[in-house]
Amino acid sequence: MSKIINYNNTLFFNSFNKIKNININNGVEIVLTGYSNSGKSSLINSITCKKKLARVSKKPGRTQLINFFNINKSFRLVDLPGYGYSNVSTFKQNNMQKLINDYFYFRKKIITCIFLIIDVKNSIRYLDYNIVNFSKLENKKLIILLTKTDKFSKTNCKKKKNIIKKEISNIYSNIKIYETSCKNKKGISSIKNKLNEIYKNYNKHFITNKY
Ligand SMILES: Nc1nc2c(ncn2[C@@H]2O[C@H](COP(=O)(O)OP(=O)(O)OP(=O)(O)O)[C@@H](O)[C@H]2O)c(=O)[nH]1
Ligand SMILES: [Mg+2]
Repeated sequence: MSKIINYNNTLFFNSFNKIKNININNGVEIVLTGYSNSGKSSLINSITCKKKLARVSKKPGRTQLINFFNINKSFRLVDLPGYGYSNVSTFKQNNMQKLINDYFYFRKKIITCIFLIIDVKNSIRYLDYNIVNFSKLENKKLIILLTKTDKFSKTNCKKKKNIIKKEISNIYSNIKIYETSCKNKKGISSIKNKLNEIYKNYNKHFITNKY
């Protein structure tokens, strides 16, 4: 089944501060998660070729709600608040972490694929392992997107990529890691190809189950 997906047609659907209010429960759901300021919202803008679809900020803690973006009616991107942001009150910090935890807990059956966003400067850090472990435990497809590669040399990016691969090799033996940049658009077309593949597989599965 070949269906052309135009990522430029992506539309903001809604923001949620409670999981029980999310009223879209079928189709393909790709979630972008990672530390605050790692570049999740910027990636959504690059994939969709829209400068202001998802709100971006130099300061960490920009995304505070769960934002849904519909690529089409059965395919969407979910922008989560970042974790590990300590520059807000403990109350707010706990609320944001609870929202993230609830998202993964209550939507574990619905999530199709997890994009773990890691700033190349920081490499993989403590809270990222929660996502890696969750993906493994729930048998979810996990893809790592290494962001802001424009700030590093090619050699250094490759080094970081290999370090991450090695660090999680006992959990995922062959993880796919994309090097990306929203500045020079490195890796963006590869991500779109991957998204096409995920969507195509879903449709294949859907058709097989239907007939
Ligand atoms: N140089 C460079 N800067 C980037 C890139 N991607 C994002 N940034 C910058 O990093 C900062 C954070 O980007 P966001 O997209 O808001 O990050 P986020 O992960 O959504 O952050 P939260 O919503 O706080 O979790 C912004 O100043 C972006 O312009 C990139 O590929 N290269
Ligand atoms: Mg954001």
